[in-house]
Amino acid sequence: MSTERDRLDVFWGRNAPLRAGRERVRSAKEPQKNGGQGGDGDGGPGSGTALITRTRPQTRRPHMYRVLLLNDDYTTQEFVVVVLRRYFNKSLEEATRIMLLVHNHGVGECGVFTYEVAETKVTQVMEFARRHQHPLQCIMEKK
Ligand code: TYC
Repeated sequence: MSTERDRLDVFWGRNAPLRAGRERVRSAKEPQKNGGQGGDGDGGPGSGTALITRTRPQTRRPHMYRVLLLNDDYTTQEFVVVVLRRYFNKSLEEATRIMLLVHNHGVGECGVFTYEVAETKVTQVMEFARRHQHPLQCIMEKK
């Protein structure tokens, strides 16, 4: 069964700190406005229980990753345009612009994605290039 943590991992990356710095634990012994004597179910002083207080929203923006194409002397320009259209949904004009940018500057950005999406694009492009015997290199880097 998939847990809430499993589902969050899809967005934040496994082992990302889930709530680091976003919650604090207030001891039931810590003085409160009403002296901690209130009948609000905190267990009262000395009970050894703690109250967890949310201080920030539960959601955070995921880290984003650039997917980059690297230039080489052997992959054809036509093939790179096909890659950009097929895996990055670029128009013919935009794909041609990015391909020429990579051709002239050595590296160019295909798009920015969450970790898992970027990783999938890189794998798909590398596999597609390998299948067509092109040495094209596709990498990702944290923004
Ligand atoms: N430099 C290649 C050529 O002249 C074209 C090319 C462009 C290759 C972009 C890779 O990512 C690349 N045939």
